[in-house]
Amino acid sequence: MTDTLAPASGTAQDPEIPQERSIVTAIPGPKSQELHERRKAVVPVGVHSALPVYIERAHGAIVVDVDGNRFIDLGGGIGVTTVGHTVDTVVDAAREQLGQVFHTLFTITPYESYVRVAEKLAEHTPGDFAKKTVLVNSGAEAVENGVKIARKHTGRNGVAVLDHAYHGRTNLTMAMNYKAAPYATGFGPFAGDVYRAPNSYPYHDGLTGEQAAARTIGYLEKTVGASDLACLVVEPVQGEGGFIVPADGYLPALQEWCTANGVVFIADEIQSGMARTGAWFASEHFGLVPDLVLSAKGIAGGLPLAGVTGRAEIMDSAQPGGLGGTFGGNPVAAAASVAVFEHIETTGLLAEAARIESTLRPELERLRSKHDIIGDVRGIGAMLAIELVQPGTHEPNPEAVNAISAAAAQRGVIVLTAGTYGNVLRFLPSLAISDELLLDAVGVLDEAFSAL
Ligand code: PLZ
Repeated sequence: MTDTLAPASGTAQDPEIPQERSIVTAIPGPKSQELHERRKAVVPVGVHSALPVYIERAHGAIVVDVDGNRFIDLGGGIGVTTVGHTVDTVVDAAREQLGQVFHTLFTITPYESYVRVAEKLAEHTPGDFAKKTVLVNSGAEAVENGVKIARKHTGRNGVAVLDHAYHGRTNLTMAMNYKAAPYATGFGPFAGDVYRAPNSYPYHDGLTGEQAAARTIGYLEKTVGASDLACLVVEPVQGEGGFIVPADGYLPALQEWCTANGVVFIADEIQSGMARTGAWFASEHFGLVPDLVLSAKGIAGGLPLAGVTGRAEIMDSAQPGGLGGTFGGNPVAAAASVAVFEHIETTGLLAEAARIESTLRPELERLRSKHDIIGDVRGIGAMLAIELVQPGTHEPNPEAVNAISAAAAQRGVIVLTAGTYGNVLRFLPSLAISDELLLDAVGVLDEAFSAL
């Protein structure tokens, strides 16, 4: 892995960043505090920053702030920098493209990199059939387009989603999220024809996959009826909801029901896809072959890009001119994305996700046996989480989550929160992170738990 950690092209803008944590000021440091004051004057409070340290540069699994503090990044920009920060080949691909052409608009005059990303997605998403891809700018926009396409294909309106789901911040996706606050509070009216069904949440419902699927399907049949549903949108591993891994057999049963009833089965792989779980897409772990796969986040290493990939006959149901957008599939983002795919293909990064799980999961289990507020350890690959509870119960403990993430930040570890009740700590580091850094970060967490 050392190659991927070398500074990009050795230019003055890319000095070597040691892959170790180092805190040299109070957190946030003086320069961050100064920037934060400026920001408060010009950026609305609706745009919140979980940790107001201002980042200047990053490489591999380390981010460096304006005060020179180096943090172990266990969040990867919420699962975006999956291949690592500033990977040489990705930086080079984007730089080269910048020197050629920034923008033409694919729906006016196209270019090759868009086609190459579509080819890569056709190759790496589950299913051995003809697939097509539309590229857009963000995860929410991918969800919106997936729904548009499913509606056009089926001639139906209904959109089914699951409890604890998160799909974005646009009007339709706000209506698809489980959690109202903070995403939707006061922002209505919301899109209609969205139906939310119970999910599978083994730690809380204790149901088998079969039982949970019967509950979901029964609910949808009763409250909508399959014949009015265009699609069911599921995150194979729910992200913002708290890295919820459904019980065995749950998702295949949902897919089977969708297929039998002409409902388009859409996998929102925006957080779980692109090698995060040790498979190209988490659907593979469950034997799913979705009709449509949504990708974003890690697809271009940090540049804004997202896609809807699916069965050619479904994707082609949208009329010419029906899909698009000014920046969708931007040449620089697309060039970076091709480099991300090639990096994953050639450096064995899928195995790195499995390595991260084999290092981190036993450590998290060890913490659970030591600290009784850790109720559950779960996840797949480099998408792991712990759920914090009131000791001896399954009641949420968001205060502990906030205290631990704040204490970790003070010691140079960035760890993200999640969960409908804000009581989950999630770990989604870059796949380039070393075992040493993981163990160092766990040591910091362990001390934070002990200090509670
Ligand atoms: N679907 C499964 O995880 C984005 C949200 C960050 P966008 N999750 C991080 C925040 O607070 O805004 C996400 C996701 C899943 C869709 C989305 C939406 O992706 O690129 O943020 O629009």
